Amino acid sequence: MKPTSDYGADAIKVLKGIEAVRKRPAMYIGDTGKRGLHHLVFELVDNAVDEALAGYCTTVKVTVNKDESVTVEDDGRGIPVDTHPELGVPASEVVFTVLHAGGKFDSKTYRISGGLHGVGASVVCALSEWLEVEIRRNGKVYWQRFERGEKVTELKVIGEAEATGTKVTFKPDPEIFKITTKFDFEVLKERLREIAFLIKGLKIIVQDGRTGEKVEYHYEGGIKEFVKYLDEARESFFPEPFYMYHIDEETETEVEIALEYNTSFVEAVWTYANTINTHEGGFHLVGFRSALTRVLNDYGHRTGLLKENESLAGEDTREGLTAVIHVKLHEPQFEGQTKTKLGNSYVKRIVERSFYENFYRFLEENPQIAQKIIEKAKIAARSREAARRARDLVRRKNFLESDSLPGKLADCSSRDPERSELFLVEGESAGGSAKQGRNREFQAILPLRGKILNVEKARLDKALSNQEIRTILSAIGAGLRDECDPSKARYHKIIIMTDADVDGSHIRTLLLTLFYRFMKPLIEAGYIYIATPPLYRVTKGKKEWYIYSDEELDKLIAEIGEKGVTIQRYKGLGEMNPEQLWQTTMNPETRTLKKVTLEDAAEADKLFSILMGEKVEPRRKFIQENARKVMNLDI
Ligand code: 28G
Repeated sequence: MKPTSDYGADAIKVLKGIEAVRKRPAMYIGDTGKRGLHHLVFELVDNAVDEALAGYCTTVKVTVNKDESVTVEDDGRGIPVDTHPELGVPASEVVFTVLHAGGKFDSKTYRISGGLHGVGASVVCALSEWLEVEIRRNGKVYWQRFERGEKVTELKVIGEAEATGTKVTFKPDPEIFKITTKFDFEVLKERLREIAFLIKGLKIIVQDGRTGEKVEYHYEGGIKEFVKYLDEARESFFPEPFYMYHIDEETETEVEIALEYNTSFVEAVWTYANTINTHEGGFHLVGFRSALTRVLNDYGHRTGLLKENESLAGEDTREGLTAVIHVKLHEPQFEGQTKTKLGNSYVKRIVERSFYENFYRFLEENPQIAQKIIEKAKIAARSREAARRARDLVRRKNFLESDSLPGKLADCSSRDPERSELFLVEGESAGGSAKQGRNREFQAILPLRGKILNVEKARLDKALSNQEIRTILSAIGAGLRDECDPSKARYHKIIIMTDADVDGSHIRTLLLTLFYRFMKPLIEAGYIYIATPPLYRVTKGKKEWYIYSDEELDKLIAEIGEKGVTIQRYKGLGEMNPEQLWQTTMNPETRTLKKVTLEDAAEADKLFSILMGEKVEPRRKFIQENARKVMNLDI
């Protein structure tokens, strides 16, 4: 028999655990900014999702309350409340107070371990000013309250209930989340919609008590509907996406794949493991790619669509492909720089085999679609040749010319990429002011003439024959697509500086599309920025103010009055003299830069396809519904 536990010692351990979390919160939730704040919600949602994956929960409700607390509620079994044999307190209390409690659930379910996920409810509890849990189980309603991780009441019965489930309300602690404790409803909605797509049939209700907004995500078609959603702005040539499900009996690994081809040239393959977006790919992606290349070559040769001496390379088979791959497995290993690369190597074989078989059958059953896919891939193979020639040209140019840099570039003298900044400036005249105003020691200027090519609609070979794009590529020097390597970038700050008008915003979007499609690693490395030039210059007597938004202007006028005030509205960067441009927009001491991030890559992908793609209707609809979002495009 086990010796009875020393409750006193256990209590000390619990306090030590809470103290550790509160002392180094970033170790448990990544950071204590906006991201970490939202992570608290997702941590609880993950627990509800585990309960759904175990087959006991159908609905999850997430509500942001007026006081910026959040309620997460599920209709699962309810956290067990029976006394923990060693700790002598209810199991639910253990879940909220003991670090890493829960850990592994019943072996039938998938608990996300490693990385940032699965640290559990105790971390949320420790980082909350207060947290209250309500459990429906055994015909009763139980309730308990915690403050900053410590219980302030015992678990008590407060009523009766037939239904079962768990409801948690928590208020993030402002002592921990010093930057912000305000929830961004868009961030919550995006991730919760993604989860709803990934878990077929799960209903997720999201409510904003501050505005009254309420949305419900519920997809009986799961990732098949996800693919349709991602391709809303693209012209698919599948009447319905291909879909497959496979379970490997031996390892209990589940594979789900949905895909379709569209008329664009963009590859949009999104991979997930246990609902986590594996940005960096991993063995599921490797298995999928290898099977896709093989299946199209085999089918093409078998049917004569490909000649014997003709073969498709992997990248040829992925132009215009939109796919979602979701694997569920026990003990996933997350590797890579951002811990988003699936490292379980056995998954490759399982995905490869099952996808090959299922997709081969699909091609045989849909010969007309199969023919279109092969034709498209053949064109891609031909243009790959053309692109290779164009790329060689860019490379050779870099190699031959002694300093290899485009003539329009006013480079900086520093050769240290970490210190160096490149300003991509709209227009020759603003480019001129920027050249005069800059600190030439570490700031380089590349003026851009007019609009750059929309790479969303153009194939690689065409993009590479575009002078403006070649100039940008060779100035940065990091390479493109699969070869893009941030460690080769000549600048670690690449700053887009455009006018604050419609044209400027269009050019900015074109540049972001270029970076997103051709140099995504630079965005991921955090090298892409957007300058914020002022909208107004206000003067009163000898005093002057630079103003960056209309709200700011209203505020200032309210403060200083209207009398004797002159307001100059800047229509473009060109209206500022070099000194003003330096002071307001370029001087590291006084400027504001917005870093471009990829919080939600699938969402960004869809956004670019809507804004820059072929179909007009989705764009019109989107701009009408999201006028503000277009302006803040993922920044
Ligand atoms: C509302 C906020 C987020 C949850 C459950 C259900 C169970 C559970 C949660 O168990 C781990 C396993 C058994 C002790 C499991 C209920 C088995 C049987 C559960 C949630 C440790 C905790 N009955 N629902 N945890 N137990 N929902 N939603 O957190 O041994 S957490």
